[in-house]
Amino acid sequence: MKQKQRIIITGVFLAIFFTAAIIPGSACAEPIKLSYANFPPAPTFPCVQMERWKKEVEKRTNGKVVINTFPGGTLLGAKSMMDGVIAGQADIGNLCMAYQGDRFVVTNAIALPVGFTTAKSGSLALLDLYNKHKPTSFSKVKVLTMFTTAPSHLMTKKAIKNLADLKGYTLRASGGAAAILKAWGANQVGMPQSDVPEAMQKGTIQGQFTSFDVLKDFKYAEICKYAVVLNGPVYAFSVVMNMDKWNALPKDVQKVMDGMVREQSEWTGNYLDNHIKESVAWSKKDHSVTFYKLPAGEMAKWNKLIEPVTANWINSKKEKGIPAEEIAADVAALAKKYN
Ligand code: 3IO
Repeated sequence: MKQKQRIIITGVFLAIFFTAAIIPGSACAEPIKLSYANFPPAPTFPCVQMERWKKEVEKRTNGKVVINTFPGGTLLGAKSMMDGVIAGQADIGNLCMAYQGDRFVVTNAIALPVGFTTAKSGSLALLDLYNKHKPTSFSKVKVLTMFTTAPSHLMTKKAIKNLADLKGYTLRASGGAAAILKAWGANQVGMPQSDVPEAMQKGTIQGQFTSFDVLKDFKYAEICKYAVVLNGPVYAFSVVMNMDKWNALPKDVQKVMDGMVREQSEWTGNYLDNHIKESVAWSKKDHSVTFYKLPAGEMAKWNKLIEPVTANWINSKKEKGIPAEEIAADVAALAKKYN
């Protein structure tokens, strides 16, 4: 009798123990741990959006998921992000498509000179463009969100007032912004934003062409005392997850993350648009940066030079069998829709 009781009690214990261990989210289950790699320093907007996403996912999954973030290239660098996530060196990674333009041809078309006015409009347009074309460059990963910078402007060590000032001047830009700088006659060099501080310090570049948040977040306002407001191309980003890790997630966790794709894109756009106002105000007040707008006659000359950029892009991509005309038309229509 006693032995039978003991067997029953042991059995009940074992049943409870194993049930608790295998049901995710139950009291005894370990949280699912995910690593999230990012290339720029923690205070910059790609990392601010990363921390926001982490916090929201942890909250909305009731602690079932824990995300360890790695800013500043401590887990994966700017150009190894996509392959690192595919290989599982990080579970999640944030990448800038402009650094590997030939790899992300379709989504990088968001950086054609169509005149996005905000990071929010660029971000929502990018997501639509991705969802319509579902380019194969993302087929090995799960896309968790996409977003863009605000439009690019010139930030330089010397004052730029006309095309002659720009001629042969060494400036940094990547992707679509690089094509525009070249068309204006600057000596364009490409590198990820995470490599720009050193190049700026050493003097191998005299400035750059990107969105104004970097004046404050990388303290370029201390070096680049002149800015030209140009509303140039946006830079496109994507947050991607290792496909096996994604497939192994419980359905309810997947649902939380899927429900955040567009929300996160919009949140990041809004955050950046507001943060840029702060960055510009701080640069003027604390670092006496001069913000210059070209007179209409001069602007017309600059605009004339970039007219062939889209046609050249279409021709070069069409040769590779990409529906470049349709994509360029989509980007123009999306800019109109969201601006
Ligand atoms: C950017 C990249 C990393 C951190 C902050 C940033 N602000 C604007 C960008 C755009 C970009 O990718 C670049 O290289 O200029």
